[in-house]
Amino acid sequence: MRLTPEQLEAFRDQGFVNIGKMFTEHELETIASEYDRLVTFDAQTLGNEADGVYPYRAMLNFRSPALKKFLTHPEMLELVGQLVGPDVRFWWDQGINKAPGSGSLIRWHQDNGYHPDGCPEFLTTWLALDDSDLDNGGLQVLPGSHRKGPREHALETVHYHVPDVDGAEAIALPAGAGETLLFSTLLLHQTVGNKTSSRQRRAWVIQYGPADAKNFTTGEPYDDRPWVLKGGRPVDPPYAERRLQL
Ligand SMILES: O=C(O)CCC(=O)C(=O)O
Repeated sequence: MRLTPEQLEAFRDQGFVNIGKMFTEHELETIASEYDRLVTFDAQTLGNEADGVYPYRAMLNFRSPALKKFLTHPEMLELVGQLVGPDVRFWWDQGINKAPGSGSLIRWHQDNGYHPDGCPEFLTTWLALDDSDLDNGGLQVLPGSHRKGPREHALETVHYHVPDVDGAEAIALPAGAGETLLFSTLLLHQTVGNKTSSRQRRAWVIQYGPADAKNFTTGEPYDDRPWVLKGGRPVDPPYAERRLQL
């Protein structure tokens, strides 16, 4: 999917953009059905017991050939090429379903914060499988915060967060079912609890990074992440020089 000049400008200036529907209804049905098979209370949950837990699962693509295909979907690779460059590796994917009644927050953070050794900015795509808003656990963002660079994060249980965020300028970032949000991994964002009793909020997050990215502390390349674009051409099936150890 090719971003318009306005979408590109919004992404660079604000750090996020809603690009609407990238996948067909049939593709979205396939994604939702595989997602529902994998992202369940029985498989894994996050959040705290007091506020209510919610289903989470990392690397859905490892467990579903059908979902793996979407990592190199032509529409996806077109926009990844436009935003990340001609040489790109798939970085990470995860399913998060802020289930009805789960009040657990995912507090303010940058996705780069999950790499405490430091790494370059990369790209998060956030596919809403349901309408998402502040009632059912949707996103809040701090527009333009990506331009101020990486922030110090603290680790609490499994989540990194920035403890001293002034949220006064925060806005809601809603998405309709089937829409994809793009954001910089330096954008400060959080997701609130789900106050509803019946509206789940499923999201499939897929991330991509520049192929030559290196760990800022060790200098090691991220060559355990599979190539998806090389010289602007799709690498399908994706491959990595080393196996990723989860
Ligand atoms: O989908 C969510 O609830 C949280 C997403 C998020 O913060 C992330 O992927 O970094």
